[in-house]
Amino acid sequence: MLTFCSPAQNAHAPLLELVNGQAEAHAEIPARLENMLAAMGAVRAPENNGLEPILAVHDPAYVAFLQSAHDAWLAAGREGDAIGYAFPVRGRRPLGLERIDGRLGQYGFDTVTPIAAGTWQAAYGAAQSAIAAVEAQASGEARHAFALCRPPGHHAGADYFGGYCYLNNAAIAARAAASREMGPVAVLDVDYHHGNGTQDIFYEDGSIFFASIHADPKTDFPYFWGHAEERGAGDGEGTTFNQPLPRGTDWTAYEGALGKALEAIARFGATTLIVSYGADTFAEDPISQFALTTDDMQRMGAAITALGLPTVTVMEGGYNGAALCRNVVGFI
Ligand code: SP5
Ligand code: ZN
Repeated sequence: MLTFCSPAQNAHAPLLELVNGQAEAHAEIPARLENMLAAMGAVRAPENNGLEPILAVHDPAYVAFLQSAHDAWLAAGREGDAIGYAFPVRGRRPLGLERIDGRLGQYGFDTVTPIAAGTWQAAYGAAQSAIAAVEAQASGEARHAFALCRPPGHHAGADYFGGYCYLNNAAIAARAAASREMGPVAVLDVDYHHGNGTQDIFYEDGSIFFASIHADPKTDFPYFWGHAEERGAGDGEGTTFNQPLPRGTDWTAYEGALGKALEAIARFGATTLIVSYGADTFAEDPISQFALTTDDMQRMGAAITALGLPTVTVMEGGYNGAALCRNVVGFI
């Protein structure tokens, strides 16, 4: 499989996340990528396609914030990684706040997604990997391609970060594919967590289908999105399809949900598929509660391939370092 990964992606090395009432070692660390790379064979560094495909998804003021936030943090006399602590509950207004803590709260939705010194550089590199995978398809070089992204992207919205995500690699890839006239495009999100950012970006866009299978947000992050009744709005009414599943879900139940998602994508008439792949559905993932095996990852990849669509897979989560490589290789 043609695989893209930028050396810049490991510039992001967050130290801590504030969770469970304490500062814990961060789960989304450079070792994840090292583990996957060790198993992947040759990978290609993406060419630089610039900011334009990123700005086709993300708000320019948000991108400027990501580029400057860590410098602003240091300028405020802080050390280490930038983490917000005050968040608007609802009705975010354009207040033009200048203080870094206000801006972190304005653009972030949790305390587990620090902005470290190399975060922008790494997130930019990951987005370029996703864009390069689409370009390889558009040019006819490859029918399927893999963007070995980290940091992940599916929790990031047009103007917000969270859930270890800053730029939405899958949404950037989907828009790039649509602009290369490879559409209609569908995004299938099989990470353990709901891809709230991707859902938000395309919620009122009937031209891009979003299907997600994930842990029920009644019990799991990101809580506020991914409930079955979220089905899209306006022009996008009916083009969002959420299947929340209970903790403990194994392949028997997962396979049925996957079949329904693939049917819906086929019915939509997609001609290009973007997959947000997270290996955190694995039984021994340290932060997740599904029960899939490495063989199930292979079954999942096979079921998706059987849909017969040119596919770009974008890496999302997966936190069992030792098993990450075989799960990713199994799926791919
Ligand atoms: C892309 C992705 O999979 N994001 C997941 C974000 C979920 N974070 C919330 C749960 C935090 C649990 N952190 C455990 C810390 C271990 N030291
Ligand atoms: Zn996840």
